[in-house]
Amino acid sequence: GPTAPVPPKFASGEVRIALVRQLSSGDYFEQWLAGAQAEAKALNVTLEVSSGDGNNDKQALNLEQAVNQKADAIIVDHGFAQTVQPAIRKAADAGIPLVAFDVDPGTDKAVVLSQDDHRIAEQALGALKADTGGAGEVVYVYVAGFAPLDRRNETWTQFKKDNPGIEQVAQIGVVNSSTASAVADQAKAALQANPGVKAIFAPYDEFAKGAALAVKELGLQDKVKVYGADVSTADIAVMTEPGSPWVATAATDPSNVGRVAVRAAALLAAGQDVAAELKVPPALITQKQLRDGRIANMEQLNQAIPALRTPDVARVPWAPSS
Ligand code: SR1
Repeated sequence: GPTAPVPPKFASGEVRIALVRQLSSGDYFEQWLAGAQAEAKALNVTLEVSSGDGNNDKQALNLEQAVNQKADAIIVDHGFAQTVQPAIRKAADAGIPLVAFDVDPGTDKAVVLSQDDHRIAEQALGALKADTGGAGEVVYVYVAGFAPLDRRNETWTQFKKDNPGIEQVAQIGVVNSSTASAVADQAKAALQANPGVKAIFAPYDEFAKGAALAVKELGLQDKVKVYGADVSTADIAVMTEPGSPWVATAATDPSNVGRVAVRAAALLAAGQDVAAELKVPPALITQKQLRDGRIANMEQLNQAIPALRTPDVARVPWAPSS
């Protein structure tokens, strides 16, 4: 049960947390929102959700609106530094506490939340290295400007230096409302142009889904393996289906990350201290582990990997234990 008294504003249900998103479609963002909403319900706060749906100007306007409407706390979920930082500054000037997930807020007044993206890339690349022996042609999927992808890219850049036998023969990537199918088309072209490719490094599940589709459609699943990031029930189905080339993914449970973001924002709204930087650690999940463990959904994955739950990150002392 709760270990501290519920702050009056929370008890009376007056607390409003604005969640200002850059993106909302796809498994990752849907699960993240579901977790955020569940935590908001548990804490008796109103979550006011907006999304730019990929339109960065729209996200900036939504953020201005959250500041003008004097939210008790704001969560900025993804976004390009250039478009969100001016409004983040306004929030800071107005004294509205802010949690920045997967975006550089440009101010040390905001709490910065991320998954450990270097670790995500290290884990997936560790599997790629084990399978390839650290040599071979690789297709890389990346779009610059998204903070988590930029951090994973730093690790990939270092990995190539450390493993001179790894040759990046093509870089592809697009982020839009149909990322997976766009990446599938690009991956097909890259694989056809580079028949020696052994692996695709696709560190975002929409990238990995697209890469896996391309490999299957070209009948290359015995030659080309996919190393991804993120996980969902749908991703688990793709990874475990017969002949799937998607053999490893490094991931958090996105719904848990959404919960952490809301907890951190709630603590700030209550005037409590939160560490300046919060990180949710990922786990490596392999196709073999999923198949051997007969893991078919996120609930079973959470049971198999209890470290995916992080109740101590931004723990709310007055919350009923979750
Ligand atoms: C377009 S950025 C996509 C990434 O954001 C989150 O960090 C997820 O892990 C996803 O891979």
